[in-house]
Amino acid sequence: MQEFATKEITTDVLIIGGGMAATGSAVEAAYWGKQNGQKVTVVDKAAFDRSGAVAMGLSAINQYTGENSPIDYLSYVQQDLMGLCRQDLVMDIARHVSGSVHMFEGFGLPIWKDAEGNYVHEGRWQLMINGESYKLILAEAAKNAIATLGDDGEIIERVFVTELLMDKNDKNRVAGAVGIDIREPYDFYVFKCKVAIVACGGAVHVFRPRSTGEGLGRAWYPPWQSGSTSALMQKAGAEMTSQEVIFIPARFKDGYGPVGAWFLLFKAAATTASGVNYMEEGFKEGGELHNWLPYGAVKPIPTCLRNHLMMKAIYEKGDGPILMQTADAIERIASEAPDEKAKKKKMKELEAEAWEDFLDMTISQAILWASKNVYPEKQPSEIAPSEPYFIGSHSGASGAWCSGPEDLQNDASKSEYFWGYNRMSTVTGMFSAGDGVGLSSHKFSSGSFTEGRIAAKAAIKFCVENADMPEVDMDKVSYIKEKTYAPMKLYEDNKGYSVVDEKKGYTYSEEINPNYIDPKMFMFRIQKIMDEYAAGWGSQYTCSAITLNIALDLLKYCREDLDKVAARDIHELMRYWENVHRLLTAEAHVRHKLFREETRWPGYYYRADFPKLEEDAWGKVFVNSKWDDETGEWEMIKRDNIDIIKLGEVVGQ
Ligand code: SFD
Ligand code: AMP
Repeated sequence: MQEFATKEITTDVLIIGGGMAATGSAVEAAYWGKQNGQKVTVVDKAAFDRSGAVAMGLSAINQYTGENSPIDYLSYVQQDLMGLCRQDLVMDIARHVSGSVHMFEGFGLPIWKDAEGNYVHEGRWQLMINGESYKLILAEAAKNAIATLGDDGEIIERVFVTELLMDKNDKNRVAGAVGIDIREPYDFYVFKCKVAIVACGGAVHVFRPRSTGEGLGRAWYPPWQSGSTSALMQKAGAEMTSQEVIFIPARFKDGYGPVGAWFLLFKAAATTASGVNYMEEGFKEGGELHNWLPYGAVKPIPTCLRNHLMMKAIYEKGDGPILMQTADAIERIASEAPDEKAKKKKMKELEAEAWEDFLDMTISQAILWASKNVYPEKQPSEIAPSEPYFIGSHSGASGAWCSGPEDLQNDASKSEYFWGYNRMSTVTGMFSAGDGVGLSSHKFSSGSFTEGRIAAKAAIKFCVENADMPEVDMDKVSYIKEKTYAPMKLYEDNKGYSVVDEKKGYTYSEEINPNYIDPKMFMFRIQKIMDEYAAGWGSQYTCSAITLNIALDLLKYCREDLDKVAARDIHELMRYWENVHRLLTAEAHVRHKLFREETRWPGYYYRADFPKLEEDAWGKVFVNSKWDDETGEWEMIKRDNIDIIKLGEVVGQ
């Protein structure tokens, strides 16, 4: 088998990931690192310029507080998540996020302005942008910042981090990471660091996607986010939180085009196939939302409840598909023009905006519209609830249980929510941000960048106050290296295919061999289990203790079969490791779903055996978990949802 050289990098701060959170971390770490003589290294599995969820660009910045107070934002977030969020974390981002957005504008991001020069809002918190090059612009800013460090700053691309290294003398302190180089010369990387900021985004393709065949791989969130953040941290022994709170985005069917601009900017209505405005119906006196009080009575209707109303219409009433009434919305806005000529001009403008919304962030939806001859100004378009995603930065809440800022705690929360360094996990020296931090939802791109900045500032403080380098056990690293490439060895030892010569193998296809399975097949296994037993779209988002226990049994067999997965080349080796990360993310998710005996987020998932909100038992608790990598044991933990801040009443979208 091919030999892989080992390359060692020693740094103070290791930023793992190169997305929104990581660019924020890089900018801030470079600033404070320069003042304090700290080295900063960024490692990204992809090309920094276009990596992460924002690769295709975005058409809006979804978190901008502007003239609203941070408490307004917190109130909105808490009610959207059916009462569950860490108030200190959400407030912390809300008070800093507008500053980050102003930085983006300074970096060159075009934000829409009206005739008076004010930002054009999509909704109360969202700003419209020309965001095709959003990620490129932030990557450039991060590169410039890292460059100011000279030899003390480095960005390494195309290296996939497979696992973290712990201190030889302290099992609960991070000491580094290892990763595989997926470009020549294919080195095995060993990073040694004082702190790691783990910011590898959320998890996609843990559940079976709706897309199949030639569309397979298309998802709303990027398929190259494979649960690395949660798996790396959980494996390192970190306490994780809210792994049950996935996000089901309602999206334009098949292309996964986002709906925000249609609902908020164009104020379009979504209806059932027979034309019922199911959201209005649900909100009315005696409507379905009254079964979910107090959250069913608020506006905007929480994201999961909007889904719930849609799912009821499709699955219970058979009144699907759901239609976004794009033509009505465009006609309504254009009709406000003073005369026919102005109306025609306005129509053209709106049509262009409708296409640009997708061309800026979900090009595949524009391609699908074009290929299906869809004219948004003439006809409605189907929207549908998609498969579940793990994304702590949007309307989900999964991620690491992290320390919050000291100044926002009260007497009750200080001992529970603060342990020295903002956004540090329960593992010493291991920080996170963006999709990786649990219970600080609705941060989106701008809030993830902001949280990256917050984490990096605290990480540099940690380095200054803890100057000693942890020790990496190089014997253990040798063992890890062998294990890392084992799937390639398995392939080399068993490769060959011939129907006539048995020595050369057993079948005519490289993919089918009794001695191994390939990583893609292994991923399908996980997806099928999750879809059918853990409340994916194929089971109409419904599970019970019985189905979840079946899922756990089947996932256990997947774990047993991990050493039967083979990799034909370095790219498949990365696919193997992506699935190792997906598997741990899946296991954690099922355990969390099993532990919380209620249905708190209808529209995300239903516990058929506990079909209601159980406010007394579960309304004020978070579900956390820890995994012991050596024994494979899980510990489930309840943590209090402590009120720190008095919330305001939220009105308006
Ligand atoms: O409306 C490893 N998002 C939106 N946010 C907005 O502000 N406005 C919008 O309009 C948004 N919309 C939207 C959004 C996302 C997508 C895909 C679409 C539309 C189609 C959400 C934001 O993008 C999201 O909140 C942030 O990007 C989250 O930031 P972060 O940093 O947590 O994740 P990332 O940016 O994906 O970066 C992850 C990085 O990790 C790397 N990576 N590196 C090394 N080793 C490993 N093992 C790794 N695994 C992953 C990746 O390469 C990447 O660099 S709307 O629809 O919601
Ligand atoms: P999306 O395109 O669904 O990711 O949404 C973009 C932003 O708009 C997010 O902040 C959503 O929470 C918000 N949003 C989307 N649809 C609605 C709606 N119907 N009512 C209120 N807010 C919404």
